[in-house]
Amino acid sequence: MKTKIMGILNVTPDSFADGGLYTNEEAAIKHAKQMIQEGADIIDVGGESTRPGAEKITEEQELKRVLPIIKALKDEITISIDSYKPAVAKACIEAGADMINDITGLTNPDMIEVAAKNNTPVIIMHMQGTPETMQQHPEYTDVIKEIKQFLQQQINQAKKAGINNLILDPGIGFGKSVEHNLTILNHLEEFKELKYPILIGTSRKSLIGQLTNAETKDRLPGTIAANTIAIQKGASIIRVHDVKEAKQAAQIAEAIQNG
Ligand code: 7PJ
Repeated sequence: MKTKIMGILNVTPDSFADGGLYTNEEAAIKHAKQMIQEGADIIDVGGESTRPGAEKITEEQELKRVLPIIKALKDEITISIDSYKPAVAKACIEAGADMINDITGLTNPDMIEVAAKNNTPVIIMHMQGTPETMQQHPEYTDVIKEIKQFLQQQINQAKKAGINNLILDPGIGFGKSVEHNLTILNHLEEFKELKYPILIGTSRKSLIGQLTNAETKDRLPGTIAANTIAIQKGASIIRVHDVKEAKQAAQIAEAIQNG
């Protein structure tokens, strides 16, 4: 199956990998258009950084950042809204967003209601803990089993509410040590048993930095390696900053799989 490329568009002044680059509306739209031209299938628009220690913002602030971008792009590409706030997701869907990217994995019943009412596809991501504390002591007895259990439970909740269009994401870096992340990626095919498409986000993450000592801006080669293996092991969507490079890697991975 053809891998989809999700281009990351952070409209935040403090995201760790590209923080501050695209706060200006015009620059954000320009960057999105470039990603579309490079072959992005989805643009993931986020207005609040979830990195540890990032400043929390109000729904109004978040909407002020993301709504103009969604309105400008809605006729050009599939848009996901990267927000765990039901009110933000609702307003973004009304403005033209096509999908909810929920890093809290539909644990908020209000988010289930928003998705159900609007018949909106949802990315269910797994996270252990909260963004503030998740990297302090990530702990699992069996990381694959526990994440699968969480995802299955959230699938059941979603289905009960009538939401069937789901994408699953084990949440690389969200309450996981390097070893946990590596176990997830090496055993990614096990998540296929849940029978939904799998999304993976490794782009420029600290996993890559810890294994290579590369600074955030120099993590593209490691990101490509991780994404290529994720595709080989069953990822259907990869969430990336560098669309052109990710697309080329995906084309080669798919060609080899079909070889
Ligand atoms: C992810 C995300 C991810 C999904 C972020 C970053 C941190 N959403 N939002 N999956 N990561 N679904 O981009 O490094 O891995 S924010």
